[in-house]
Amino acid sequence: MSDHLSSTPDVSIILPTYNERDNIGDLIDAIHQALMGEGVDHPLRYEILVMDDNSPDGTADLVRRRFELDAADVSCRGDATLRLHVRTHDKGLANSIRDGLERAAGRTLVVMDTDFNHDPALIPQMVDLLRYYDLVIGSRFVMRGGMEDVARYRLSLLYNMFIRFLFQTQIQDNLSGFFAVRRDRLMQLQSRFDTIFYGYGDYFIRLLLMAWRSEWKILEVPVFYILRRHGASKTTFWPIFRDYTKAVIRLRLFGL
Ligand SMILES: Nc1nc2c(ncn2[C@@H]2O[C@H](COP(=O)(O)OP(=O)(O)O)[C@@H](O)[C@H]2O)c(=O)[nH]1
Ligand SMILES: [Mg+2]
Repeated sequence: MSDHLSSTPDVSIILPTYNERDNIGDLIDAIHQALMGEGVDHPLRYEILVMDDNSPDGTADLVRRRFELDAADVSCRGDATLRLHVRTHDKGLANSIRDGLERAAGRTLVVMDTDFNHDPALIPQMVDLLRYYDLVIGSRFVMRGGMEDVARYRLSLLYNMFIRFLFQTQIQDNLSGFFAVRRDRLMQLQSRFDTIFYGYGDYFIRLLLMAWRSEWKILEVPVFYILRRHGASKTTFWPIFRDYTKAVIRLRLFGL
């Protein structure tokens, strides 16, 4: 293996997908544009890991065809590697993110939605800030953050107030799911991953609480969520409200 191929990527970007056929290709292109397109001063060496839970809409096949993956479901373009993992066991959002984080080789790890809720243009800035912080959260609830879906923005704001009240932290957006983390720092928690990574977006509440209590240096940078481009959200209000509330009450009563 050449020196170039064996060297550690600067960044691994983990993309959990479920039925994102109409978004994932354009998102991968947008990530390439943000990280090595024209006008990028300091191109990063990076890998993209698509963690697909065997989506029935053919997300995986679209990625294979559009990016000409080889038999091992990998393709390389300049300093970027794209890897597709089709998951048939332990499905679910939190499990697929954990799987991606554990497979990733980068010194810094980024997790984001694949529907354009999260703006890939922010990745370089978030990664750069990891020089000073352990964890950088894309936050809707710091100055200039926000969300195009106003009703969801307000509900999420209220829910975050509830979380802050329960756990007495200063984290404004505990439900974001758009973050960059130093790999060495994250892996210090690896023995606790079973207690963090299960369920849906509630894994992020547990991850943040553990990071907070471990006295990580955490920064929230403003992000503005635009509406998803295509397809339907998997977040349905009442079931998620019920599941998150169970999760935070369990966390408050029994700890991490
Ligand atoms: N691998 C995997 N990804 C999922 C699953 N559920 C949702 N996702 C992905 O997680 C991200 C967030 O889901 P989304 O429907 O956008 O939720 P919302 O942003 O809360 O409306 C998207 O990239 C989804 O494709 C799942 O069960 N498995
Ligand atoms: Mg989304």
